[in-house]
Amino acid sequence: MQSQLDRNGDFFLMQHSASEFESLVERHLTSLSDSLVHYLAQDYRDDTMVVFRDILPIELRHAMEAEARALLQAEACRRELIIEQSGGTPRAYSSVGRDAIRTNGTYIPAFFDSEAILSFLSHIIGEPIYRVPYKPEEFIINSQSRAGDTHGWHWDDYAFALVWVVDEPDVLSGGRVEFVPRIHWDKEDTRSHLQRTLASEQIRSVHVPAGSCYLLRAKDALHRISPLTKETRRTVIVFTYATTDELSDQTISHESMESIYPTDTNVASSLEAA
Ligand SMILES: O=C(O)CCC(=O)C(=O)O
Ligand SMILES: [Fe+2]
Repeated sequence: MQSQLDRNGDFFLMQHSASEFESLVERHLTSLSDSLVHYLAQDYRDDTMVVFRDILPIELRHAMEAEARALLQAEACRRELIIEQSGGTPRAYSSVGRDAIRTNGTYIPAFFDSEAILSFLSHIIGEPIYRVPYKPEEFIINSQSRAGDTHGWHWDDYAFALVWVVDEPDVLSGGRVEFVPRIHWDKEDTRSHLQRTLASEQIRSVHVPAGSCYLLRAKDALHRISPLTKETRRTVIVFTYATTDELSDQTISHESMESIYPTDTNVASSLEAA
């Protein structure tokens, strides 16, 4: 048995081993009806986005969410910056990076490592997907809580994001997932491309409830979390997955990640060493 952090940042024993986690998830996912799976795949095809309400058995859901909250309380760093690579859009939230989660967490890494979840997602998407081949993006916890907190407009570096909502914001107070599907990132002139897209395209806006998650083709969708309009909390765990081609694509760069998470991407230590 491994230890993990509880809500107060103290350690306690995890309730499930990684293999128990895997067999519970596998049993749960195979019990979903064919018609539900069919509708989920259809939603994904329509919008390159789908919300899942039932991807984990309830006890694993609660354990993973408790782990996210405990890690946030013990390890969170506040991030407030403008990301030039995304066209000068803001990030304002607290977060826990991948290394702290891998070291102190068990359920979040088990979710990311799960073959059953990978194969379920591949089935929904209609093509094989893989764990992201860049460790800092494997999983991250982000939490918006102050009025104005936002994860501004951007595209992701890798194809797929699966975002688990641990705390949902008050529905009248922002924190909505907003996106324009099937729009590519023009890295040569990101800001004008962003302005043109937002001026001309219809923006989807979704309130994703706690305990559910959404899958988005986030490399090919302009997306953001709209600013909170008052104090309320929205906490998510972001998991990243890649396509077959991305596994060996040496042209993928990680400037936004390096700006937001300098410690986890080792930029801080290489800057210090320089
Ligand atoms: O918080 C969310 O739902 C989205 C996060 C996101 O887009 C990202 O981490 O790239
Ligand atoms: Fe994103």
